Amino acid sequence: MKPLHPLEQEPLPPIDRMDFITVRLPFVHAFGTSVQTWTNKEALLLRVASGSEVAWGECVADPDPYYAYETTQTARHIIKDFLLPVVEQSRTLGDLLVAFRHVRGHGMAKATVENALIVLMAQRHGVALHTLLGYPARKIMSGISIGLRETPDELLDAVHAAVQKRYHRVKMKIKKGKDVEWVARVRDRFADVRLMVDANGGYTLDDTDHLKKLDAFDLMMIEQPLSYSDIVQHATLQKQMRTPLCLDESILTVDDARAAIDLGACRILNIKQGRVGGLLESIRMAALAAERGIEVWSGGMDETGIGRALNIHLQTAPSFTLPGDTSETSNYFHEDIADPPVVLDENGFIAIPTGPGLGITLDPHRLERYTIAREHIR
Ligand code: OSB
Ligand code: MG
Repeated sequence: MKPLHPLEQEPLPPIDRMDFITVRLPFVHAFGTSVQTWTNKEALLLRVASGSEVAWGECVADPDPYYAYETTQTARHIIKDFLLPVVEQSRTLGDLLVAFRHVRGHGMAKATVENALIVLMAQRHGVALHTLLGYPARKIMSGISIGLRETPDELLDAVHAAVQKRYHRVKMKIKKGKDVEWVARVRDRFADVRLMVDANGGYTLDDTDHLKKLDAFDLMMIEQPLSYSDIVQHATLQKQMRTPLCLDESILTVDDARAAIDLGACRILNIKQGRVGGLLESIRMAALAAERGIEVWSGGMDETGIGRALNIHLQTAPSFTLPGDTSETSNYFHEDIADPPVVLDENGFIAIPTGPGLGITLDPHRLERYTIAREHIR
């Protein structure tokens, strides 16, 4: 049996009303990866009202199945038809999570519900989310994920801007044809930047000799070089490379993480709370990794201010020892639906928003402006 988090004994708060709200926010820059280029962020939001409190959960699924099999529409279906009925029958958060295990997969849908309820619990207690989770406030390290660019010069400009801002590490997306030479250009100009690459599964073991060239650039890690569903071949590749591999897409559960660690498929894990099914599963996965000498960081899904704040609170957990994909709001959006925006201090750190729950408020006008669909659930 997995160890319980003390929060699992807590009774679930009473819920008066739930709604889905879908928002679509244009990105400042198209976000290019080896699998898809996204020009805007479309997010399914779950709004939960309890007495005078309103809490929000952001589903990290995209409208398409190009990063993960879940989409905003599959999440809507799973939440409405399978997860919310269970909420009504569960007394504690622990009961709820046990019942959720009956639904196979769909971690992004589960995370949306679990996260909204935990944030609601924090608000009802009048405490910050990280406090409810049991972690003292600490400044969070920053990291930026730079999408594919048209030319190496454009990439160098983006890295330069990130270095000026004092990001603690820079991640660049790579794909076949935009890899070794592009990394060489960046390393040549920025000898000291903590640099990593993310391939989003764009290579196969046939590319091993090519990938091994990346060992020359003192990269912190190579994220998900091989297939989104593979663990074993990553172990084969890791044995032949000096640079640590980091898994993202392949790790959907704590069991996946254990398998990857046992097989030596990676030395680092990207924990995206949505992908792995919520805050508590993320905390369990981070603790398992720490026990096994594997470092973890919090991934991102280009979230709005809701999901971004949640990721910041999660990173107060002690096992999150590496800078994650948490960058400034202005890196993604001209304007966001939540206040305050995420900003870096002069040393590149991010402060935890203060106040109950996530410590953010939604601006009703901006929320209205970017809403493309609404559904009253009950
Ligand atoms: O692979 O980590 C990824 C964004 C969308 C889908 C997949 C990924 C990403 C990012 C951006 O790299 C992370 C962020 O800045 O939120
Ligand atoms: Mg990734």
